[in-house]
Amino acid sequence: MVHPTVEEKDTVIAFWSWVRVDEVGAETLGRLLVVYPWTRRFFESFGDLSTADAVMNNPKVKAHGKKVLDSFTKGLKHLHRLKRFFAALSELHCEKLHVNPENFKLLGNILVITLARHFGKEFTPELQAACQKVVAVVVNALTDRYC
Ligand code: HNI
Repeated sequence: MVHPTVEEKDTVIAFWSWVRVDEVGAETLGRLLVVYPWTRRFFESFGDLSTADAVMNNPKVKAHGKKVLDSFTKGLKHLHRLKRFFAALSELHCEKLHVNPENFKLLGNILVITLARHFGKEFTPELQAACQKVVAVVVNALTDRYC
């Protein structure tokens, strides 16, 4: 994993104040479930996930996507001690939810794609590079408790 520099961390933190966490979170989780349909099995209690439209408009997907990105956003304030910050959440996903670590990487990449879609030209290659590195750090912390 390539670690972000101090400048890259600051860039992502500053950029994040422009991110609509509710919209981007909902779209990211929705796209994950559409693009990688096997991830739907974790969300069977969420109701209709039968088509792309159903997934993208599903209120539970939207609410959960926001919850996930809110948690990611909180993580940005604790980058210096992220593994400790995400320890309980890592344990929950591993031991209780049995989410495969690979799925975190997929979600992280979909998040970057969604950001690119929202910010267009403003999402420069440098900004993308910084975001990819910070996302990788979060994914690493969240999968820390996996065996
Ligand atoms: Ni995740 C619950 C954060 C990736 C499947 N997840 C949560 C909760 C948070 C959260 C916060 C709520 C915990 C609680 O209730 O105490 N999840 C995150 C973050 C990431 C992530 C920050 C990555 C950046 N989760 C994933 C992935 C999957 C996933 C990749 C599966 C594909 N998460 C779940 C499931 C739940 C969950 C399933 C429980 C949902 C429910 O309420 O039934």
